[in-house]
Amino acid sequence: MIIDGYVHQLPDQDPEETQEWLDSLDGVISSQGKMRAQLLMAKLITRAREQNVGVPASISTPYINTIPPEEEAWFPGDMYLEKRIRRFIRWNAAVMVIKANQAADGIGGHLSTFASSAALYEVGFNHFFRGKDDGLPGDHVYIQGHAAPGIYARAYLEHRIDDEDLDRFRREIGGGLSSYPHPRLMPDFWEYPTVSMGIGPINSIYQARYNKYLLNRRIDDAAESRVWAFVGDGETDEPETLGAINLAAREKLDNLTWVINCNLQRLDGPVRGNGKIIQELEATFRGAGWNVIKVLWGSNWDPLLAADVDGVLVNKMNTTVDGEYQRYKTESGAYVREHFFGPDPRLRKMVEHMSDAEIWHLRRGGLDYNKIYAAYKAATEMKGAPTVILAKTIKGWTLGPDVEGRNATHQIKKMTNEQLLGLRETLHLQEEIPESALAPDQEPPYYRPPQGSPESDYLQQRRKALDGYLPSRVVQVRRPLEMPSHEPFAEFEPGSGNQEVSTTMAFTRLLRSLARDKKFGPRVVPIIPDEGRTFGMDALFKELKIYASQGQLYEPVDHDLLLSYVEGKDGQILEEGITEAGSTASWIAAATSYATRGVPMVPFFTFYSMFGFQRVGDLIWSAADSRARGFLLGATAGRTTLAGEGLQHQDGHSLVLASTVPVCEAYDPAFAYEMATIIERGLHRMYVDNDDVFYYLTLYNENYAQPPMPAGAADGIMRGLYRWAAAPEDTTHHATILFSGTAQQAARQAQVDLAEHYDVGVDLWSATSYKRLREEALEVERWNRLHPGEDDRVPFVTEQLSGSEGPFVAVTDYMKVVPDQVARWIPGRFTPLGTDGFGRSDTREALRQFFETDAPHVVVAVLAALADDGKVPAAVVKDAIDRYGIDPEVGDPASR
Ligand SMILES: Cc1ncc(C[n+]2csc(CCOP(=O)(O)OP(=O)(O)O)c2C)c(N)n1
Ligand SMILES: [Mg+2]
Repeated sequence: MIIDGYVHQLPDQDPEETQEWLDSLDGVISSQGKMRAQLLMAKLITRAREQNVGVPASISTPYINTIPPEEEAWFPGDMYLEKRIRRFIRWNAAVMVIKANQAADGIGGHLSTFASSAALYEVGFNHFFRGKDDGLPGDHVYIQGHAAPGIYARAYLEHRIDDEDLDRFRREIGGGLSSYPHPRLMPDFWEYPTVSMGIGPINSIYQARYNKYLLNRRIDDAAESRVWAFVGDGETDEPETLGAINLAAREKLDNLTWVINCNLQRLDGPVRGNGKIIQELEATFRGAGWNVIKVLWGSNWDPLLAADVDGVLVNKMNTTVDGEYQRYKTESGAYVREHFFGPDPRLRKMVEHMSDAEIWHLRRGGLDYNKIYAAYKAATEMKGAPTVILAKTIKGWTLGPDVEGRNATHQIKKMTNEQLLGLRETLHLQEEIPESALAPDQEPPYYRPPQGSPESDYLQQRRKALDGYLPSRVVQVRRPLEMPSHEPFAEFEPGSGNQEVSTTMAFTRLLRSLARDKKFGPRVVPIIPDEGRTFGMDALFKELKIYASQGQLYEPVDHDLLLSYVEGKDGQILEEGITEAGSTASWIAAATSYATRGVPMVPFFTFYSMFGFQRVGDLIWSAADSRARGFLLGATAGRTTLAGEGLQHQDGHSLVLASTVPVCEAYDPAFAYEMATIIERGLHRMYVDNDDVFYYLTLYNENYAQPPMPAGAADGIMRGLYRWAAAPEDTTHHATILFSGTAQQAARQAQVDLAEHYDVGVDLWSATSYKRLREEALEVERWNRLHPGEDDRVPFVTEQLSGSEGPFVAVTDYMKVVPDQVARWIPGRFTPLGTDGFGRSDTREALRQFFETDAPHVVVAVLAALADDGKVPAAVVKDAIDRYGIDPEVGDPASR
């Protein structure tokens, strides 16, 4: 029980009067019952609100529609034609899944998600969703991934795709229709990947917020675009789905509408068999400050509710759990009469005049066209808050008794010819689909109304009136991006002299210079999740300001300081607070802006590298699917560089995780000029060459003198490897060391020591991207395999290193598997040194000793490899181990 103890602490000027009020309430309860008391309380609260009396918001309302019938907006369309169109779409959606399943054993698809939500989409397509034909971006519509068959079925009716396309549903090799919304696979069609549950919802919130950001910064007038997100009720269990709803309310995102398809089921069974998902969601969203519209009951319930003077029907609706609601829809009208209305004589009487069939056809709100229209209309007229429509539907609706509402319905992909005959009847398609076409040995046919037919004309007119087809991904730049000059990048070429700086500091400096560029600057979107100070970015707060849609309503505590915390309505920095998921969603909105809004923006999301890929890997994956362009920066990188934080903080594997994302260009720069080169060239590749890739760069917080850029290094930096320093001359032995990131220091020191003590001359190479090297080598390897008899090509890494003498030792502040990515293309003996195992908190020196990546271990690794090659005696290795006091029993990165 929730205790409202605060009530007893409120000052009471007239306790006697208070008691009278309470007594009256008690009287009503005892004489007229609780339902009456509820009504009176609700009326009192409403009146109090009307009189501007501050009463706490109630977070739940009875289990009835939010919009009363008399306030429903008038439906402006042609109900009959829209129903016909919907039926054709339903039919084709089912047939394409069934055929996909028949033609390619088990490739299937989903029947029941769209069957439950067809009306929800169709009201949108016919009356609300705006396309892009007027040259503006239109609405952003996030479609439930498993509803994809219905979206294709509509596109088919619109003549955007044909029979052969439907037949190639889920045959993605060779360009068939993608199983789910994948911009990567269908770049002219899908805009938003949604199928990984929770990703679409959170992205939709940040898209709506980003639209307001563009508007408030006067970069793009996004006021005309509405964001729609279709969400599954089961999907709301994902933390990403609900995790950002407070932000949507706080930011007053009235440009955002969510439609939660409450079919009460998820994959295995009911979402809340013992409770009510809709009531639970209502409380959650209302509590967060959303406008909630429940669409529970269809129009044919209206007369029953009107007749419910004593509240007994509402009470029954309130007390019936979802498990029962689901069951009713798998039974019959007689069963519903008996079990829903039956137990209470007053309810039984209420439906006395109705046949079992009529009871059976009492419709749910989310399947009722009028009710849905009214809800959408109200949502689009709402000011000052986002709206969620909780639409109660039936999973698998119209697909017949074996599918509708069954626990297994989500995964049913087959229908017998008999079931199809049933569907044809339910959808009244006897004229369109001849019975003979559904004989057991036949493939079921699609149906498309001929061009010029009333249905076809109507459908086309509606889309024309709403500015064209949807979904549709168009890359057409409306506000071109002017690239920055070379100047801000060139600043890093001479190095930092004696000044010791980190690559993070250098990056922050570059970011500031880029943001200062008159033309390019405003397009820079710095994103940080409450780590600005950690990365030295607090320096930017005052200059660029932190975006705050309401401006800054207070004088900040540090207002008199140089680096004060300045917020502004036109602030440029997205300081997202502690949400890597939200920050990534913001980043995706900005990184796809070149396509979704025709306004290329350049987001730089700087995060604690440990809490990037491993925390929000799935969002980053969806960014790749979305064709995002921008920069991810893993700051406080490295398992030994961050120093005093420990196991949960010290990142030695984000580069491994980054290597799993095909279009992520992952770099581990050692020096400021490398970082600047990667960003300059990366910008060019993404925004001039229009390549749909994004960049991940590690940034370290260790200060050292930044060396000058060697002439001609840029190409090698981008390709992943270049010779950084040649070996000292006149040594007896030779070897090569590859370094990346902060491990450059160990490599350089080892070079000195090896020459001084062991007569070994070492070539030093900077390996900026093992991922890039590997991908190129794999390409070459494949080419050679498939071109027998032709001269073999040589991978870049092999070709480069063949000019350098082995053995080869690589040292990194990441796991050994990072350099190991190219092991088989190294022309000689190869030893990777890296930081496997859990991180530890200690000094950098102690950590590098422990993980065996410091200069002594690099020296030993080189000597051991030379010994293995028979070039130096084993005693030399022993000598080095002794010289540096290495205890083989201490350390070992494999330790857990
Ligand atoms: C992150 C994630 N986990 C699991 C799945 C597998 N999955 C696909 S659909 C589904 C059930 C969806 O239920 P609901 O959200 O209620 O949608 P409905 O089909 O009922 O409309 C599940 C578990 C997924 N797609 N994404
Ligand atoms: Mg569901």
